[in-house]
Amino acid sequence: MRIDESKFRRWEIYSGEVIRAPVIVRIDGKNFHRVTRECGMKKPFDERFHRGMVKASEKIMAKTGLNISLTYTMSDEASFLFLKDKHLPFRGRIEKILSVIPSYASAYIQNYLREKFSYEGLVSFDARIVKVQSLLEAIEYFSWRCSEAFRNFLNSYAQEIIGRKETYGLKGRDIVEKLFLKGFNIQEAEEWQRYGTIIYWEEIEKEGFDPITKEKVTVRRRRIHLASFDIASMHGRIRLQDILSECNR
Ligand SMILES: Nc1nc2c(ncn2[C@@H]2O[C@H](COP(=O)(O)OP(=O)(O)OP(=O)(O)O)[C@@H](O)[C@H]2O)c(=O)[nH]1
Ligand SMILES: [Mg+2]
Repeated sequence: MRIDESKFRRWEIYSGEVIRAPVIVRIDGKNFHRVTRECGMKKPFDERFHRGMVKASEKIMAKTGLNISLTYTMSDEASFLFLKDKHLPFRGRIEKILSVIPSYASAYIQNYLREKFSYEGLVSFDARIVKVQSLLEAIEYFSWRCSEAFRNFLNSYAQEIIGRKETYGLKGRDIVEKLFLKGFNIQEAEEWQRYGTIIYWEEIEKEGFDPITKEKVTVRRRRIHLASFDIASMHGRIRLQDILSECNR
């Protein structure tokens, strides 16, 4: 019997769905409330976990051949920005992008949690596309995720220090004040806890030596850089815009 392969290909009805840049792909750990509890992570923030999410992002940016301009990570999520069409993998095929990126993250975090927390359960990440139309919208998006990180930071410390019931219905400013009265000054908390971490490429100039001409030469190299700051503030948006303009060159 002759097998009509093209028929089966036609059944793959979503394989032609593509996306154009600029685009953000956000991944989020599935059921990490349970995973972090079973790992016995520090509450509300465990530096080893955040470091793992940063390292996973770095690996995805530097070791997979994906051309990601910038990543932002907080809690159990990471957002990857593809600035230009030529950066998009798999010719922009959504099925591929949304399966390969969270697979890399799951593989890395799986190993990391096994090594650092002796965790033997299975982890997974979901993924979604966030379509932005411009650099400015990308900044708006990252500023929103950063304000979510800050809200989460305030609420989780409030629940730990003030108490779940006592925090209910309180505004951000009241929480800051109550925390201060209890001896916790939020300004003294680590910036990655308040704002998450941005991972991006930075171009540096290095002195080299040309063995043929035997002359000193300056070569441009890319390296990964990390930063934690309030993207939602005016200064933060400007700083992010500067970083993205460099990536966009
Ligand atoms: N102890 C601890 N828990 C953390 C840390 N970072 C994230 N988490 C946990 O991870 C959860 C992430 O939030 P969500 O993504 O909304 O919750 P989830 O359980 O992953 O649920 P789904 O994403 O819907 O599957 C938080 O609610 C915390 O319980 C950390 O540094 N320490
Ligand atoms: Mg989650």
